[in-house]
Amino acid sequence: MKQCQFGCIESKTDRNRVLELHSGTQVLQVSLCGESVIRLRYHGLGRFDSPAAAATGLPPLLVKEAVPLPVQWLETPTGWKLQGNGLKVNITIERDPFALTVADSEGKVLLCQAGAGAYRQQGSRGSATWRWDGGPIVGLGEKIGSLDKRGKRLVLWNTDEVPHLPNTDPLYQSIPWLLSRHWGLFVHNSHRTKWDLGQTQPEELVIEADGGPLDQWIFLGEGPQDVLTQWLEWVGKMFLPPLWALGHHQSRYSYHPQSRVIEVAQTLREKHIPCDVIHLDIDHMDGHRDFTWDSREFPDPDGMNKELHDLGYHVVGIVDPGVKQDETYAVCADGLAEGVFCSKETGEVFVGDVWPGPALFPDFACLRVREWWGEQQAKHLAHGLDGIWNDMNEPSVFNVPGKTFPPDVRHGEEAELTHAEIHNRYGSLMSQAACEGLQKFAPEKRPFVLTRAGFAGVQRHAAVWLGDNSSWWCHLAEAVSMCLNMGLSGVPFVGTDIGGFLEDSEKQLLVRWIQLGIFTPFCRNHSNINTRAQEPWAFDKETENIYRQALEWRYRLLPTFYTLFEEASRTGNPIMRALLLEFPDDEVAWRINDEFLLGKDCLVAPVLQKGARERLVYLPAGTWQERTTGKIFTGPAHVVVGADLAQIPMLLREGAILALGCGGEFTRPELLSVETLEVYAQAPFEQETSFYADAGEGYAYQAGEYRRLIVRGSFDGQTLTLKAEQKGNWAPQERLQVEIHWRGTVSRQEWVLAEEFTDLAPKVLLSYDEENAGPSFT
Ligand code: MIG
Repeated sequence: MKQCQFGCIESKTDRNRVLELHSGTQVLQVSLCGESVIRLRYHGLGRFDSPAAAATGLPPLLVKEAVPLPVQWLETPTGWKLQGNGLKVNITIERDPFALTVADSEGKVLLCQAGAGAYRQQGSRGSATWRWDGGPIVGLGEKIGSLDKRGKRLVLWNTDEVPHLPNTDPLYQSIPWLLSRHWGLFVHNSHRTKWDLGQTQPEELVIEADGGPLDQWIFLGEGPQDVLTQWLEWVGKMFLPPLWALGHHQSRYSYHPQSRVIEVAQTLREKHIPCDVIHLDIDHMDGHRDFTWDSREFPDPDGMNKELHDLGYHVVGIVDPGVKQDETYAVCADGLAEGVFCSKETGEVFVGDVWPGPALFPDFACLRVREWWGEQQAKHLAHGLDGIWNDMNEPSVFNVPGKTFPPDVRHGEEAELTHAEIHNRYGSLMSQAACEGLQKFAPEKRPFVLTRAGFAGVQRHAAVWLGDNSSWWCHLAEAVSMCLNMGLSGVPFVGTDIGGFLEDSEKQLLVRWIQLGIFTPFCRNHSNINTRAQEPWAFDKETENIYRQALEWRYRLLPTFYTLFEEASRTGNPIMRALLLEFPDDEVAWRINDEFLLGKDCLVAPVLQKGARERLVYLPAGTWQERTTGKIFTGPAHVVVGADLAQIPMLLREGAILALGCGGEFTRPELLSVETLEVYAQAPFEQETSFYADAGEGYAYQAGEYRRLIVRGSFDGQTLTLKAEQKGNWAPQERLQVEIHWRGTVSRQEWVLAEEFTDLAPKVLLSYDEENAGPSFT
């Protein structure tokens, strides 16, 4: 096959604010879509009219329309250079041989490409080669291994693969996004892509797509947080979930019959183990038929769900994309009549083998089909289900090469789309259909959808769990870096199967997993059929007690968690945050895969090794206080902290303010009231932070029914001043306990806020007297 390279630029046009460079049949379009957003579209055959772009029913991946900025390209003796007022980028292009350099406003080169190999086209396959500043690179969604992906070669192609071994790649989620210190690179292309991140050539990044134009978006910024937020303006952010979704979820493949479901729910309550959600896996269905109930095992789903609701639970049911091929089954018959299923090139409906046996797969690339699927969700709502769990949507197919649809499956109203192009988006599109169905048929509620497969922007419609891990210690460790990497790829609402899915869990592993799990935004215990039970009480009293204690802590932390969820919905900033986001100048922080921050000042170092009773912790710059012992450490440093079985090492930076509520066995809006503010004053600080609360359900918050408690704190080493202010109309915070954590001592005071709010006067709360080595109230 002939290979074209982008040798020298033979001609150039400057049209509609887009600079278009030609080399033979190849075209590169360069434009600016924001003052620090560069778009580079390459196609070796000069075609940008991809079927996906033209398909009417396929939702655009981007939530904003790309409108190129008016910029001036200046001729230089050897090429062109970008000039523009207020731009935060510098771009220079050389004509012969072709070269392109992206630099920041100060001229520091961040990415460049040079020579004939910068762009190649071979058949339908295009590739781009970049040199980068050499710094660490994270991203690409669900990937096993360290956060820093340099030196790896990874593939994006959603795949159902078990077990997950250190070299397993790809997995269920594909997100074509790389994030570095000052730049991010998004490739808007849903075909299978390969990413050589300096594996073949240490300084080279080679991105190859099986089809379609290489539509590259480069975002430049101050730091990774800013870069991530800019990208999410384009692919969209997570929405604020219902409060109950932040609670603890209990699941198993499968709880059945319905009496067993009730028994699990009651046991949790009897044992006072906080829990909000029960999941129903595939055995609740009639022969694995979606949206049905097994009449023998679940004779009264409405009654069961009502009983669960009365106990304070919400119920989530699994839905797979494969609709059983059975014309006596209404969903199948109706789907066939409506023509909603994917077909092959020949026009015949595609049949794949999954749980129900031969099955048909809705074509979620069509608007009409998403709406039809949305209507099916109403059946679940009518029986009292509250949320939908989408599995097998890579899409996964049994007993076929490639474990997915064959390449001749078509999508789209006119069958104009190939599976190759839709494959990576199938899971996200399915979740979108479910989410929009829930929104339509329960408009007063916030939707909850959980998905296994997804693509860039999946967070707009669903939370994600990372699929079938195993009850192995190494997978507990993987859970940290994988969740962090999902956050860095735009998906904050993420978690893993607590205790491990495949294989038998063991008590110490379960304890350490829930101690991590209470900090993962999605917190669900789930395990496979035929494995040892791993409910919190499945081992012994000690395990059960520690498990309960960990969850009590999450439920007390709900005001803090909910605030972080709300922040994530506005900025995309992860809830469970990689250290590198808060300490981007700290090289070591980029290498930390086994610790994270809850928000910005609260460092969590979960125990990830069997038998460990202490942990080595890296602390970035700052003065850190260990929460339980009050011990002070000064970073940057590696320190060892104690970690008895019941202990989760947590260290708070000076100025950290944690908001704790009263806790409870299941979420209610009252759990968002701040009962205690823990203020960490081991060193001088200036801090402004806020705590967000609302009804935890519905949309009244969008009309002002929320409360944001803003706390400003400063400590000069002597005097600590706290001021509070609040915004919004929802249940004002009237009083709370303030706990000042000094060096190893804690002082408490009640703070009646109501008065403070009338005058907003600063309140001198406590002063610290070095001589008496203790605080006194003024
Ligand atoms: O092929 O529904 O990842 O969570 O329990 C297994 C049964 C199908 C895979 C999911 C898992 C779920 C299981 N499913």
